[in-house]
Amino acid sequence: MNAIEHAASPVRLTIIDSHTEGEPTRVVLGGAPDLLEGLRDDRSVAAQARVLGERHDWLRRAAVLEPRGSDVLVGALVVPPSLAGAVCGVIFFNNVGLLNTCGHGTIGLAATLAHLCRIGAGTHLIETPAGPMKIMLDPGGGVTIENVPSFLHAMDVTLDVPFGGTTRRVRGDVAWGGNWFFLSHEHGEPVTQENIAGLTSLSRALRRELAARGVTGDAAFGHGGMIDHIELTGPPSRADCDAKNFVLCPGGAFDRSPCGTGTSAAMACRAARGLLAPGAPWRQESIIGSRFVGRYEAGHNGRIVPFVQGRAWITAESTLLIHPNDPYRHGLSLPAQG
Ligand code: PYC
Repeated sequence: MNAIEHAASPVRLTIIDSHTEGEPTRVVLGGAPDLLEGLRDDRSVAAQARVLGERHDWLRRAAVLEPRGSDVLVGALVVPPSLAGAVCGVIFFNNVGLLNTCGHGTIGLAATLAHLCRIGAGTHLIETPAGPMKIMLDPGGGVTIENVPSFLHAMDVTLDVPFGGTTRRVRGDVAWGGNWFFLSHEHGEPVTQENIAGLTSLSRALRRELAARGVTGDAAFGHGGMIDHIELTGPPSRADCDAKNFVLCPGGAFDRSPCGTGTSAAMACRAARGLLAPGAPWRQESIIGSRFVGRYEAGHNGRIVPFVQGRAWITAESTLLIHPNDPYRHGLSLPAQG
């Protein structure tokens, strides 16, 4: 018997891959364990996410780590919703753990559900661990998401970080956009593709400094308030954009899309400073030159309700095979580069 002929059957995960403005999403539609088993009163997607993280982390690892995935890939497990009227629940994850929510991933999920004819043009409710979100599918296939309420948490945080053999002073804000972000446009680095290595290295230094100084968001929100996304902003290259960003994700990869939760956090900061009015477009360019168009409505308690519009394309319909005798069935355990 060789490595691919063996008695035990593989676990099969049915998936659909897509990319949203360049950033990949892998939607897992079948083959996952029942996360509701053992859950009694709280059958929310947040409770199911805890079960996934505590008991079935193999699924995340098998679906997004090498050799089946990569550090850039975001997974989206479709689960039963607890909210009345929701089309589905979804739990997002990446190479290092679970995400509270994910903007590009929600756009990818919407394109996937449309591809499967599970949703048509119109507005649909989904449930994420961070709360309910809406997806609006236009007849042309474009997707707008209504993200979770977003807000500026701390303004003008100054950090001195070791960078390039010296100390770099960086000023920025801490904001919630469905994930926790440190956002800065006063960082001294060109936001260009040629400088991705420099942007990555500065972002990592900033994340380390935030952790070392105990700077967090509000612990009542995702991951105990840990700031795991860094967003560095600069002038746009495109005439039809307002700014370009570089977003370092928790596992060390950078977002190829303009980052839906990052765009929401950026709008919350601008709104809090009086620099962006409700309804006005915020056109966010990504480091690869793709674009999301955002806008917001005023929410409760000084929060904004962000809307982010983008496009996603289906790239594969497939089944992942997880053979019991494959030594790398649950992914390669390479040290996180974050
Ligand atoms: O679009 O919100 C987003 C996102 C988070 C991490 C990668 N993409």
